[in-house]
Amino acid sequence: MTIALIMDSWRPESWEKAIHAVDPDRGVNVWPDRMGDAANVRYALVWHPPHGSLKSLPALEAIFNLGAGVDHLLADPTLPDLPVVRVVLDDMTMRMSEYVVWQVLYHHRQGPLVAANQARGIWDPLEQWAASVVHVGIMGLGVLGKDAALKLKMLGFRVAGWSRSAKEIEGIDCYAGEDGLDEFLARTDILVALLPLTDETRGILNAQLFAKLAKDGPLGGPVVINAGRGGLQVEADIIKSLDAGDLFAVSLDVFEKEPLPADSGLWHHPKVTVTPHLAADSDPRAIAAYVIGQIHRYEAGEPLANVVDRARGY
Ligand code: NDP
Ligand code: OXD
Repeated sequence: MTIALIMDSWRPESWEKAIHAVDPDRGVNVWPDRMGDAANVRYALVWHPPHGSLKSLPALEAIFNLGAGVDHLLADPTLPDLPVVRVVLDDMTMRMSEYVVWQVLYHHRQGPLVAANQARGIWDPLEQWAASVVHVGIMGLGVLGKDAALKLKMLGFRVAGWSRSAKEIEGIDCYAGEDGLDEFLARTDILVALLPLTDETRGILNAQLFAKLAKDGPLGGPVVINAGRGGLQVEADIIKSLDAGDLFAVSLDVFEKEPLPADSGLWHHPKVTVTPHLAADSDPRAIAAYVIGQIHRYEAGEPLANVVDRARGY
């Protein structure tokens, strides 16, 4: 049962190799030049497939998104009504937690100021404070948010999380829904966004929300870290809030438009750290093994795991 690999900016070669390493006999057709007979394709492994490309596969049974976020895929109005499976993998979760811990510590230990002082030859030990006086708030307590929350907790930060449905996680103060949002924001010095992009979350990181973050923390003002999706943030509001002092600093891994356009004011803003969507860049071999493992179980009659709820959007 043949696989179709359909990806826009990623190079399919390493994926084809990774698939054959775990399933040497599997037929792999590669979009757009080596699609072979579409009637043989049962599974599509995709990353940002061009909208419309999946509807032309008549025997398709399941779609495997090669990342965790499915917003681009679900935005295809012609997406066939088939199970969409997303990546849930320790390799990815650990990389995302590394990224979040890196950025939280960077701001907690005043990395931007230390670097600017070094560049000017200034010896200034700056006032230091304990993690236990810094409140980190994580928007999204799913697979990635929960792991990052627990790792930050282990480092001594005061950690809260916000999700759609109510949760109980030991050591983490959990808030949920519209009703819990303002209280969650009011106690947050460093806000970390690990939400999926849906109709409900689009543009949620805006000036109105930034104004609700804690202003009396030790960092000098609220810090925002977004590693979820660029569509969560209103970039004009980020710049406005930084310049007005409503935000102290931001670290952004994702952007409204990627790659970030050369003329974006974010590139050279002194209070902005830009990382090029690398937070949880995972090993194709680990993802291919996960997907092929699912296909083998599915072919043995078992249900698919980590199937996206299309009505919810994630
Ligand atoms: P999950 O689906 O496991 O978790 C999503 C979380 O967001 C859940 O806690 C969910 O609440 C919460 N949520 C969704 N909608 C709302 C809402 N309207 N209000 C409040 N909370 C909401 O996803 P993951 O943790 O696996 O991934 C999160 C996102 O991270 C991905 O969708 C992707 O966009 C991004 N990502 C970015 C990467 C990068 O490299 N920058 C890499 C991988 C992922 P509930 O628990 O109640 O359902
Ligand atoms: C993902 C990503 O969603 O890498 O997996 O952004």
